[in-house]
Amino acid sequence: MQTGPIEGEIVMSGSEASSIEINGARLFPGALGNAAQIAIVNALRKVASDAPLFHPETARGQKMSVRMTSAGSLGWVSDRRGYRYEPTHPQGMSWPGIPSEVLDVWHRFSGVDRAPDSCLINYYGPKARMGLHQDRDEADLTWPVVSISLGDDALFRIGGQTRGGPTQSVWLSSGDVVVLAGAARLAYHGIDRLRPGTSTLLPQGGRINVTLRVAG
Ligand SMILES: O=C(O)CCC(=O)C(=O)O
Repeated sequence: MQTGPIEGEIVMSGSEASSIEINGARLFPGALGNAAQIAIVNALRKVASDAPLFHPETARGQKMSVRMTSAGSLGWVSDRRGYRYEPTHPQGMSWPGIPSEVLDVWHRFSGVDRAPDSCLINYYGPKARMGLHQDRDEADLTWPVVSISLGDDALFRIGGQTRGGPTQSVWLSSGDVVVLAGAARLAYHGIDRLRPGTSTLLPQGGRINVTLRVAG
């Protein structure tokens, strides 16, 4: 069921400009067409068959609601030892290479020449969410983060660089791309909830989010 606008929410129609700013981040609604989305999902399936999705836990031992895996020379992991990048999957294998279809999105939207070395793949089931956080495990926090949404709509919330400050929310749909750069690079952001059944891209439903970073 779709609810009305919530406080701070930006409601967009598909006919609006090709990008909008939300608390300093740049959102490109519908940046990827259906064929591009399908090609990326197929490439990600191969990544997940070589480096299976796992359920990370926080340093406090709580299971995250998303499942994740990575591609690239560095993958993001979290366990009792905390958040960090590692050159290998928790099961020991190297992370697969970043698919070219995903790299293309980085080159189109990141605004930088350097290639990413980390591609985090998050799978959200219907009830999964991601709490507000900053991305600050990378060696150099000036490189942008490029995020791709695939599958069901998700309510993305973004604030400033201080926890507890005002936030804005926007529904992200399949094919949307968000770039966190400049002042927004360290903005607190997260996913409050999914709107299950809003996309037919993933036969099993849910949502995939891909984030590309220069981590090392
Ligand atoms: O799922 C999303 O759109 C956001 C993912 C995210 O915040 C992250 O991977 O750091």
